[in-house]
Amino acid sequence: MSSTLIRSIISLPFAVSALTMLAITPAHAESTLAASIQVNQVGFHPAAPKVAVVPTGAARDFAVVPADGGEAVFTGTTGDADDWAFSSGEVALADFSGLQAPGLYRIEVEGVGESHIFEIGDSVYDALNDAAIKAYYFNRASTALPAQYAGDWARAAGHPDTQVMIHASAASDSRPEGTIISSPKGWYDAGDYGKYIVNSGISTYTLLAALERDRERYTARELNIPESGNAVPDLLDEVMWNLDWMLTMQDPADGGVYHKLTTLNFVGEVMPADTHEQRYVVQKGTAAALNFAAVMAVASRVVGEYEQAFPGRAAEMLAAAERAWQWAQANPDLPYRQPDDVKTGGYGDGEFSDEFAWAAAEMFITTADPRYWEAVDFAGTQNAVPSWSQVSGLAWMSLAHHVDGLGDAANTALIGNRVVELADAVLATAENSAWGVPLQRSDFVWGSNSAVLNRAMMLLQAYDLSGKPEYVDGAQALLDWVLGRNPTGYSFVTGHGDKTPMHIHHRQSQADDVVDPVPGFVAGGPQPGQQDKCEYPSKMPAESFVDHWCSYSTNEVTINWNAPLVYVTGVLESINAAR
Ligand SMILES: [Ca+2]
Ligand SMILES: [Ca+2]
Repeated sequence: MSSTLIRSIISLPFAVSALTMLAITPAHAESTLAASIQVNQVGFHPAAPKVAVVPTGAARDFAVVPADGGEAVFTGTTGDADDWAFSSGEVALADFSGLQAPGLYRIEVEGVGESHIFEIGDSVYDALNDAAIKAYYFNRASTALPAQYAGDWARAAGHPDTQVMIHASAASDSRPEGTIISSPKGWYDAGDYGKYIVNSGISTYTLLAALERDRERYTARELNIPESGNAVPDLLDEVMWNLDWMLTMQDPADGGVYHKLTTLNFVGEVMPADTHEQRYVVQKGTAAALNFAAVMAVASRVVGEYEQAFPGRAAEMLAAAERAWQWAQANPDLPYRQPDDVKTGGYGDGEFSDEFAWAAAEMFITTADPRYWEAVDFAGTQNAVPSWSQVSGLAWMSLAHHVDGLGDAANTALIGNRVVELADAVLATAENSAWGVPLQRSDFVWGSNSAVLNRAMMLLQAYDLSGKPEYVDGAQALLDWVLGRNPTGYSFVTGHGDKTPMHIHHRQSQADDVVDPVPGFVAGGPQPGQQDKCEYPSKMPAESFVDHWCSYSTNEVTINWNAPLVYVTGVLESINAAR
């Protein structure tokens, strides 16, 4: 585990240039966190479990009061106080699930204070879910964002990426070093302007999985993007922007897939239109090919539902997936090795059994060809909470979602067992959490909020299979964490909550002249590595966060962290709407 952890930390995108490093000023953070009542600041569906966390050394009475004042609408007593290894002090849980009347409220505890405002209501996550998808629009490369769609965050076009150079590490007979290719569109990966296939893989997949899970929901949502009003769900329109780019990353000569498209070094705090450094495609690798194969296999079956809008595209994607799969069969162990002259994010991974399982699962689901099921030892493939480098969970998730339609070759009992085993292991960690949230020490890694949300995504798979409410309640607690039920007091999604990050490590948000950051992005979240050497209020794992541009290790945003936020908020809306 520790080697995985270290690899994750050292190879995540250090989206900060030498130029930027020189410009860093220390954060003016408080020396200690103020203990206060913490609650999901976006809110709760009337039927959902509702829990706040109260700093206290003993059980206390609490009251829920209307946000605009007046008499308490609910009163109760907290549970017993307890401590937690990952944060300071003792806390107790205030359960107000019995309050179901829609409205805006606060929690009050005499002698402690009051919480941030939150809402109880139907569809309480709709706006958040829309915004989390719209964040991808804001990160589109190769296009201007007109005010009609982008509002205050309108910006000029940047990175046309029609003159991208083949890096020496990616040279081939038909495309020698220095060859110019066109590779436009796609999303900027994170706070930087690079485009990385491996991280695009899990991100694009998760959004497509959200659409597969909740097609009706997403067909009805309008995101005010240029493709709104056409016959395609805006979520799929947004994903197509990245699929179009990913397809250009496949070498037409051999089916191999380039690992990334970036400059040689990170650029400074500038808008997309103000940076013109040469961009390169860099080295093909096994992880890139298998991520590509998996995503194109999923995309093929989703896009195939909209053949009239996208004629021929589903077949094109499936053919691309098969060519990438074949390339990976011939190159099964080619890790990405960062060339000496390339300093952008590495996303290096040396273990590909999970990528093979994921690609095989998706190819099997889409084609029903039993050779794909037999190509991998699924019985020997464990389940795991997904991350960009560990994707076996995506295989089990897709297999579970499609379990009723799989051919005879598939072991459906195995699929169910893998999903429930992981969900039960996740839920069990809540027993040691004074915060009532199923988290463990290994979740406090770079991008901890994505670990939190991917845990919720895995619990929701078990809910879909079993219908047991404890899984959806666990997912709710994890979303609560991201939206404010945590020791930092932040709702980590820009623009959604009472106290939200204002200084995310995101170049557009830093370089534009708008006070508010681009909305809908989840910040990375607390983790004690403090690799950026910024000034933090605490070294405790769950408290080590600072809302400052300096903090690329806790306050950056990335497309793969936002994707499970989309998935989880959409599924919770669908589940809540049905109960
Ligand atoms: Ca549309
Ligand atoms: Ca892997």
